[in-house]
Amino acid sequence: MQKDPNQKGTFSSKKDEQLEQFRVEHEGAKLTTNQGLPVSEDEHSLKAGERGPTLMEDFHFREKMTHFDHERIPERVVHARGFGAHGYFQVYEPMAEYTKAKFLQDPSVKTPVFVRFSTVAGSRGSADSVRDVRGFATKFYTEEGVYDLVGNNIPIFFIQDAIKFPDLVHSFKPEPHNEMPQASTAHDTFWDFVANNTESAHMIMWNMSDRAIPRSYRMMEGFGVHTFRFINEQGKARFVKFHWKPVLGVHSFVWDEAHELAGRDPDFHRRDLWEAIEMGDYPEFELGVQIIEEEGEFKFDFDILDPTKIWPEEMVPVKLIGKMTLNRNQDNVFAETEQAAFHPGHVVPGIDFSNDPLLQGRLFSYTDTQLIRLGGPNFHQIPINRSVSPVRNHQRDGYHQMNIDKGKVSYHKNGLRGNHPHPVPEEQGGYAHYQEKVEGRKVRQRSDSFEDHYSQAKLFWNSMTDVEKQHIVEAFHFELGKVQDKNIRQQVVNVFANVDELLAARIAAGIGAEVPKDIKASTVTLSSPAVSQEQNKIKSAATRKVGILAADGYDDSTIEPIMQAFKQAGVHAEVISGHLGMITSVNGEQQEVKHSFLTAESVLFDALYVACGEKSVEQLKKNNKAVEFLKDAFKHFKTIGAAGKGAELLITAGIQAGSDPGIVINKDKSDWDTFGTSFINAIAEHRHWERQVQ
Ligand code: HDE
Repeated sequence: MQKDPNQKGTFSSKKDEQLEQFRVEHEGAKLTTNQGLPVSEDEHSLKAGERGPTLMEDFHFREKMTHFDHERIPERVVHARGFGAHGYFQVYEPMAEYTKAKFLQDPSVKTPVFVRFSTVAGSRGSADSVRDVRGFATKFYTEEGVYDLVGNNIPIFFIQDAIKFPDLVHSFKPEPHNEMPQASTAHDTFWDFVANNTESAHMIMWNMSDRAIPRSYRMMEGFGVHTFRFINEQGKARFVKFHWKPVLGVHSFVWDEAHELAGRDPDFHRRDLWEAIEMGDYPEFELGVQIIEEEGEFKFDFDILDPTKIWPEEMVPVKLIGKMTLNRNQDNVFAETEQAAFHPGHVVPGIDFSNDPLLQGRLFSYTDTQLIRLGGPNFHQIPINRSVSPVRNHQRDGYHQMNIDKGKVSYHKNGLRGNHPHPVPEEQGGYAHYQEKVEGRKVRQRSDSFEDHYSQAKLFWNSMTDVEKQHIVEAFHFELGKVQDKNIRQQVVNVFANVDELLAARIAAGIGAEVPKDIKASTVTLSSPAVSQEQNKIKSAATRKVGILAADGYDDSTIEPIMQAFKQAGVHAEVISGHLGMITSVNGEQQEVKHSFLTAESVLFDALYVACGEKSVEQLKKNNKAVEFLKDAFKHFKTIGAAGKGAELLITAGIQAGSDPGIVINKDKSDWDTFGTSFINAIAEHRHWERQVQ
């Protein structure tokens, strides 16, 4: 991870300048009404007598209350819970061979971006850590207009045709009769949908995998999902799929931890993103493209228009073409995250669509949803949505019109204003749709090439390590275990028997279902190691958080050197103790306590460390919460370190201080270099699966 502290706040873009016009400072300001009238009193409504009724005349009270009554707008139907950040994108080298998109040509140009990460199923106040797909929507403010790459952290989707989207969403949302469960697919209607719509099989495999419980928005991939087109200056088109690769690698929670976090810190992901940016650990994602020549369209045993299929990276390599850095937190979540309006149809010259029937339907849906959510057709004028290139056309009026369009002409063609604003020919930058030849009967049908629902589900299963397979099976057990209708459970096992016999047997064993007879499981033996998190793990401890357990009487010589080692590795450490304030070491030094055992939980940290000190360790041993901290970290396969007597706390927690994997002890309290290196290397492993009981 490259860090440049000088960068913070110094990237000032055209978008920043534009936003500056709308930022409102309140420091030193006088209180006014919305009409600018200074207000003399804001504690009491206007009454007829001290104990009398409130008067209608009180315009200040009515204005204040009316505005409050209208503070909320409808949340997004899907992806309601999200969080955004600003940053910039830079291309590595000119992409002219493939696309004429201007923001993909000049490596010295920093294109401003705003990214909104989200969950899909839960409502706006739901927990961050739930098992779900994550949205990864990026708005590029290019010189040619706004380009939105509205993707997810899983490269495929549940359905093949947009017409099924309302059905899918109705099935995974809380059940309508009792509005349960919140933000979870672990219920009857969703799995009934899966059992009856087998095109979802591949997506379900990803959804049951650790991809659906990312450790951080900073540590997940992003995918455009659909097949798009790149068009170059010569008009040559190629099929393209977009990828975001996080520089920190892809990492996940363990399922039990995700559950605990939903209660302990429902804001975990937004806090993690916010704090990382505040601390200068700017999240970075490389943009990758997979490219298939137009002539190669039918070269594969899957249809490249089918959004339930990946293009295995081993067949079509991902070319990394640039990097996005998120380096500024938003000023106001409502104004920016909540009012951001993304749309896969916001494109720039050089980027075009394919006939993927899911994408085609999305091109309609996103404007439509903004009309109701943002209250009219002028949502593009909201600061976060504004293009940095000028917007000039003959559209007028509508709710919340912010422009004062001058002159009497608002039509094309016109003679009164020399036909301005006028269309721009393609050669001069006007957008012209790719002239794909299309022919066919009007049919409500899907191509036969979309019929194979199981081969890539099997490919995914084949690509998983044993630990990843175990997690998938456990996720099926949990989700289907929550399904009340036993027939649905059985039907789902029957569906996955088409993928893999052993998978079906393992699912069935945990949910009281039968393995169906006459299994005709997919015979695919290929795997795609690129889809496995474990096989592509980036081992880095940078930006991770370690909790240091200590109490009064700690041995400072076992905290200072490890803090130094953490600092060098970009690891953040925070002291946790029985009370807030300061703790004092045996020698009278002091450490500030960041969290008490009441305000923090083990799940909030990537690793734990127990300092030495007779008195300190004795106190911690008597504190159940401190012992629970260690047990939880151990259960969640995290690294635990200790110095000297600190190791005794591990033994109290039932941890084999000498032999358990991921447990690093500095018994003699010496050679901090070696200890620091092994501790940090152990954190960089992320999890110690050797502890997993199969
Ligand atoms: Fe969306 N989707 N979607 N979606 N989607 C929305 O738009 C829709 C799909 C995605 O942070 C909505 O503004 C249809 C795939 C993200 O604001 C809505 C179909 C992918 C976000 C909508 C899909 C996505 C949305 C809800 C099937 C990954 C959040 C509010 C044809 C490539 C964007 C809104 C943000 C949001 C419709 C399928 C990604 C209703 C009809 C596939 C990241 O318009």
